[in-house]
Amino acid sequence: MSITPVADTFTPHPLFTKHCEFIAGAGSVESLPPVTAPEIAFIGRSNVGKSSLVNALVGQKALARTSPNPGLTKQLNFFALGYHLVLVDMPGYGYAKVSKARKSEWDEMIRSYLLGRTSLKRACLLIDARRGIMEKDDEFMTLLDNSSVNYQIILTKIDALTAKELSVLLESTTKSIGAHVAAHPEVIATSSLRKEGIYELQEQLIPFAII
Ligand SMILES: Nc1nc2c(ncn2[C@@H]2O[C@H](COP(=O)(O)OP(=O)(O)O)[C@@H](O)[C@H]2O)c(=O)[nH]1
Ligand SMILES: [Mg+2]
Repeated sequence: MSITPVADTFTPHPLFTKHCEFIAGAGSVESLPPVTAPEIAFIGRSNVGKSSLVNALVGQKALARTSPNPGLTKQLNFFALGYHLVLVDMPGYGYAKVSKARKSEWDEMIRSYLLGRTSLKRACLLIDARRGIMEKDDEFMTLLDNSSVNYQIILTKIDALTAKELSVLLESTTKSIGAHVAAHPEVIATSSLRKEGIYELQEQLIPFAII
């Protein structure tokens, strides 16, 4: 696969050019930080590209730690764009190589954050474009539906697809979210690598920010 370099022409939404900083990491429900701004959560399978997307959104290469080894993010990491918006990089689900006990601890933390945090305005549920919606994703979507958590499907790594493959995937994904009541009807296709879809996602998130 040939890798196209990041476009020099990408112009972010002004809100996302503001200084973004790590404010807290929470390894348990008890250690969640106090609310300082509306929150947007990034969830999805391990290795789907959550940390890379957070970095691409705020234009910082190494704010959220990214890794080719799945399962590295073991806590909820909170990144603040001043008092405007907080981006929450969540631990991935569906990672097999940890103990059952540890896994259920994470699941519990993820669930209680998503279901109980009143400052959470939207969950961005990331789907690897090379795989599409998998069983574990669908289960998670149903959990969000049943708990009335407002979420939006974000395809990641679209640089790995041809234009034709992407249009087929967009169509099938849009169709399958029809059955999910809490899913935003619009699917956003992104590549953090090539900065594709990043401005579109920024635009989706702006209405939740305190300006
Ligand atoms: N080709 C491609 N690879 C990506 C993209 N975003 C992330 N990756 C790679 O996917 C792997 C996992 O990314 P990471 O952001 O750490 O995923 P996370 O576990 O969901 O936080 C890393 O090797 C990234 O370089 C993308 O847009 N395109
Ligand atoms: Mg990560």
